[in-house]
Amino acid sequence: MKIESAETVVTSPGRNFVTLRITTTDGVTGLGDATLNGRELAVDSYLRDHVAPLLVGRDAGRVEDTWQYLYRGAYWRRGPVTMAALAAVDMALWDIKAKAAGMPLYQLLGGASRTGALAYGHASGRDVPELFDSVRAHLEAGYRAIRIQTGIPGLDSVYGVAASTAGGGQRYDYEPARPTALPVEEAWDTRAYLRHVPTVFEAVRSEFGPELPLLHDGHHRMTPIQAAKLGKALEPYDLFWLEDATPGEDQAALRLIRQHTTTPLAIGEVFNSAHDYTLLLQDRLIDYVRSAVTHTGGITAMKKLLDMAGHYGAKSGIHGPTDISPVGMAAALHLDIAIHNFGIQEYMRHTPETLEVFRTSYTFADGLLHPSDTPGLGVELDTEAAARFPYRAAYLPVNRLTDGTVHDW
Ligand code: EZ4
Ligand code: CO
Repeated sequence: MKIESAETVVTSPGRNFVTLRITTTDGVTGLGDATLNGRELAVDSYLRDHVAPLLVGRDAGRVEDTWQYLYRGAYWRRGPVTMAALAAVDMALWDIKAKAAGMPLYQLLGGASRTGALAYGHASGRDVPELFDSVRAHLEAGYRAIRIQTGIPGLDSVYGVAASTAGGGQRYDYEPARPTALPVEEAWDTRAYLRHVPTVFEAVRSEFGPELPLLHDGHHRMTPIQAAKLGKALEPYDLFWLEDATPGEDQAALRLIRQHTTTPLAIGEVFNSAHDYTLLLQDRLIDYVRSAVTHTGGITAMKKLLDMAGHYGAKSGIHGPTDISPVGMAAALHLDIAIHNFGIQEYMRHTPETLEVFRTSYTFADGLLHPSDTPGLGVELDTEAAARFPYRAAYLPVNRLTDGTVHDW
């Protein structure tokens, strides 16, 4: 079975997605997610101009060999654009292999290690009462683990906080990428954040009790000593994890945080290679690996990374925001079901428009996700629907401190 064509589909059903579709000479199609939020067309070009011409005529069954050929053969390794493109090829080839085998992908990854993957959703509120409504809406929708983000007194708009609780506060109506000519600029004050967050967790624990797993995303904004302080302050509230406490490229920062707190640490959504984790895992500085399948070279690379994490006692927490397409989400779910050291899966529902373009078969019940037993990844792309939603340039926000200094967003 040879690769006959490899095409990209760029569509924007409310937000942008880049999808690779590979078709074989036997007429089997495979899909891969190549969405890099705010930089979508760079990956689209990388795939169309530099990868698709190399794929045509190759044996579609040689997944590992194709991965190595594109990774080593480019000479220029790693980086978010390259690794998202590679991820899309890898997902599409696994989709084809599993469809040809007549099996759901997780069977080819070793079969099921569990009946479902624990998911967490994003509750948020501009203030605590609004946050409580959002937590309740998530519980009613079946979530059994919840991320908590709130507004900060004195700041206008804060990462992760939906502008309204429309839709019962359950749907993730906070969409950070905006279709403006220039990125939106937000104001940030870490000291105000550090004063406020422990009071929010105190309120949530008194309202909802000790059992509910609670998560929080620091979104790269603290210095190591600030993160250490927050980790300590949050210990009484028993977090499932504190995510991205510091910017990811400063790996030694995690050692300082670790020396001061037993709050579990998660990092990696902006990483794109297993090599980004070597120090963090070997020195046991983190508890959860946050890479997205879409941004870290696909299923082949993620399986190796997560196996390495397991060796050092760390678990998976695969990135699953709405800028990961349903194809990337399905790829994550097959890994979640198959690997031994599964931790948790981030899951926000996609919009109805997105689900018109991507026909999914995965299910969510009693707090658990399942990829379904449809052969392959279990997602189909409706190209006619996709064509109704043309690409619109959109940017992630830029953060500035209150004195105007550019800060991590
Ligand atoms: O800001 O995916 O944990 N989730 C996150 C996300 C990221 C977006 C960036 O595109 O941090 O909301
Ligand atoms: Co995050």
